[in-house]
Amino acid sequence: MAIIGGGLPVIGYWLKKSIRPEGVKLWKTLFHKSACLSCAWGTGGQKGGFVDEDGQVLQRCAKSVEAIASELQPAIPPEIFNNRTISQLQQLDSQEANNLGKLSHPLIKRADSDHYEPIGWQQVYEIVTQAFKVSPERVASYSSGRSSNEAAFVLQLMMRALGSNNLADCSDLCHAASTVGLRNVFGTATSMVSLENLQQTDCVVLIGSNAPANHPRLMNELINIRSRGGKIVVVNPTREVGLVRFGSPASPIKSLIPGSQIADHFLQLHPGSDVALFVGIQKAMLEEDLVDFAYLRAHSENWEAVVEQARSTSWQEIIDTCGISQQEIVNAAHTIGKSEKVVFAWAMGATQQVNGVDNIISIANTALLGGNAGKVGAGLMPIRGHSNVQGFGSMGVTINLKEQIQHALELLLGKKLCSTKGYDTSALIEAASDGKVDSLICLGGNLYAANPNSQFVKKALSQIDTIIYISTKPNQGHFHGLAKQNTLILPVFARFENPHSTTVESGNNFVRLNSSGVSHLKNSSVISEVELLGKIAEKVHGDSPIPWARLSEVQYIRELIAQTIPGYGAIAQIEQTKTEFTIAGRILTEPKFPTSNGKAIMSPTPLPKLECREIEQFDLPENVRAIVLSLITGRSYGQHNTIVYNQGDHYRGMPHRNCILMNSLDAQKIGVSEHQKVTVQGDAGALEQVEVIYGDIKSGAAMMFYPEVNAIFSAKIDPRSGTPAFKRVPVAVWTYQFTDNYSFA
Ligand SMILES: Nc1nc2c(c(=O)[nH]1)N[C@H]1C(S)=C(S)[C@@H](COP(=O)(O)OP(=O)(O)OC[C@H]3O[C@@H](n4cnc5c(=O)[nH]c(N)nc54)[C@H](O)[C@@H]3O)O[C@H]1N2
Ligand SMILES: Nc1nc2c(c(=O)[nH]1)N[C@H]1C(S)=C(S)[C@@H](COP(=O)(O)OP(=O)(O)OC[C@H]3O[C@@H](n4cnc5c(=O)[nH]c(N)nc54)[C@H](O)[C@@H]3O)O[C@H]1N2
Ligand code: SF4
Ligand SMILES: [Mo]
Repeated sequence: MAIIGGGLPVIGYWLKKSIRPEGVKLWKTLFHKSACLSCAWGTGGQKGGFVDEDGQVLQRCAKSVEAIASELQPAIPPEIFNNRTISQLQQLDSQEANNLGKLSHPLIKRADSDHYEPIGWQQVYEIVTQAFKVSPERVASYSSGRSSNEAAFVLQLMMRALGSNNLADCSDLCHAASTVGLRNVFGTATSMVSLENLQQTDCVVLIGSNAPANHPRLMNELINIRSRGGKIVVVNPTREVGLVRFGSPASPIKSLIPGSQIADHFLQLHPGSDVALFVGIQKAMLEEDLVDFAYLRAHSENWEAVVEQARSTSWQEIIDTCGISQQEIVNAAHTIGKSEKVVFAWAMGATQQVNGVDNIISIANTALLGGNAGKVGAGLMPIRGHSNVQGFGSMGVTINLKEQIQHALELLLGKKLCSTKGYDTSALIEAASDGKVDSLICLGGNLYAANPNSQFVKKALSQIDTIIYISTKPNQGHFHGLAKQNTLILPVFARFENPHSTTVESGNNFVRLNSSGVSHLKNSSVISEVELLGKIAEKVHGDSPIPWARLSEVQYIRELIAQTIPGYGAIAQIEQTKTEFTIAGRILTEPKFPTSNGKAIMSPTPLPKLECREIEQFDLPENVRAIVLSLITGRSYGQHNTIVYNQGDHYRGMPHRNCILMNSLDAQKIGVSEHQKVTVQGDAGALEQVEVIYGDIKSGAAMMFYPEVNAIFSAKIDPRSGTPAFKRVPVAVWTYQFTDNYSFA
């Protein structure tokens, strides 16, 4: 049977987990009225564990089971931290660190100790309050989008009241380019497409997304769209199996075993070349008379410059840059141009590039040329990552605060907010390295492992006096990202365990209510994030100008959110009404955009110059056969970001994590056959004994998994979004040259 994405292995995973002794707890949690912990597609909430916002049932994938199972682990036995030194803990890989269990008591690692040891909450508050008593620009936060809106709001309010704008967030490493690009063009930074709207589209252009693994429920929508006669255009250097055929467990007879075809067009471009492809599609739309000029004139500005760029860019330049033939581009343009309603959706392949913002603008330009923004069934749809990463942005956890929120916060706090630009994630690490940060509070996440150049990050973090990690489970960052003086790990409840309700926002702007729950941990000193942050805020700020003590109460926080965050008015009553809602003003079904004059503001996007590093720049040993490739770093099927759940990636045929997916032609150029071992070298280090796996990936590109691969490179940063170019890392792949009589067995 041909390999398909999804399919029976997913069912196998469900069965394996459910028949374990903890299976009952797992099922109970799956039915708990709270949003899925895993990705931002979003499911669950008040409608029930398996139901999406449109009431469709069976909307829950194996990823959510994995995430819950991980949060239901027993508490870490105390002897782990008593007996193991820091250097022993540092030996743990991602999966081993996660599998230690759940954090159940606060821990501290002091400067003069080589152990984490238990510490009482009172002492924790003393240390934390002291840490916040430095000058505000020397305090920073980092956050990951798993926590609630309420916790996110308190975090930013506490920081801004202090006078710090240093609100780094995982979105800086993720969809920041979407936020900047969309805001430039449309004045809004999130998806303009609701789930309901997506269901009415005729065509989806899916760019740089491995949705079968990372947003599995989106695949059901794609299957449904195709079964109605709609078209799917995929743009990706890697022919991911699930983007070609996907077996959906939600449709056992029609789809699960045979698999459903997904892509009508598969545009397999060079990494980093999306702008060239989209300018090519624009050019073909012009040449084939598929541009809606009436729409452009009425609803956009500066369209002439975009049209002029597409006209004047030669086909040769386009084809040379993206590596796709003119005929394929024209065919895709036909499908896009002839479809009545088109949704453009994208993920990390588009954003994690040195020209990530241009990628988004070129996608937006293409949509506008066909009149596909501000219309039912059409529009721009960034596919967000973490389950509440978008909520963090909405709550103001960003260094680019919307003016409207800024004014509302100034009114609330009775003072002007600090106007110094804060540190985003990359800037935070640079600042730490320069000794400019004294105190760092991390609400979730794994700052150490999520960033490029692991050794540099480790050293940078070691310049900070106090680091406070607020987490549910241990990760490698807790063991490698150690502060100069005190490193604290503070245990908090996962979403379904909080003693109070919370809310989160999906990538499609739907706000879900998570009911309160009970933790399986007995005799622990775990607390809720809201309670913890509220207490810290109270100790740091006292009782003015707002009653900070009340920031441990979700109802009070929601009233403040309703008062200050646009479109969030309905949150004030959500506990009473249990009515989940779509944020006002986000879904655009009319071509009137939230810009100053209601029009979309277009701008030309220069084609990238995709030169690679020269082999001589790598400082390789003598007598090696080497090739320089553009490395795509991303996720395996069995991991969630920096946390590895399973070692292999069965869909890509990669049996373990120290593999490189390569085009066989590139492997042959250095005389290497499949399963042989190579060294992969970046500008900051090398990984050795890496097994070569052949895959259907564009020649010149290769793929490896993070976080391990973050050890070997320092990424270029997109100057406009601050995002590292994780998807086009120049590496030398090499092997020793053998004597002539050596045969490759
Ligand atoms: N199971 C699981 N689910 C997850 C996550 C997880 O780690 N595991 N993480 C969550 C988070 S935070 C995020 S952000 C999302 C990430 O979801 P994705 O963005 O789907 O994940 P990535 O693995 O980063 O890979 C993106 C795809 O981009 C393609 N690509 C690489 N370079 C280019 C390029 O230049 N152009 C184009 N067009 N494509 C390119 C790659 O081949 C790959 O298929 O998933 C979320 N969901
Ligand atoms: N090379 C490379 N690097 C990348 C990427 C890539 O594609 N390539 N992708 C980037 C992307 S898109 C992202 S989003 C980042 C992810 O970066 P992060 O968001 O920083 O990392 P995660 O691995 O998601 O963080 C996992 C940890 O969060 C904590 N956690 C989980 N749930 C909760 C909760 O409810 N509350 C609290 N307080 N803590 C919790 C747990 O302790 C867990 O160990 O990585 C980025 N790094
Ligand atoms: S697609 Fe995302 S939100 Fe939906 S069940 Fe899977 S992991 Fe959860
Ligand atoms: Mo992400």
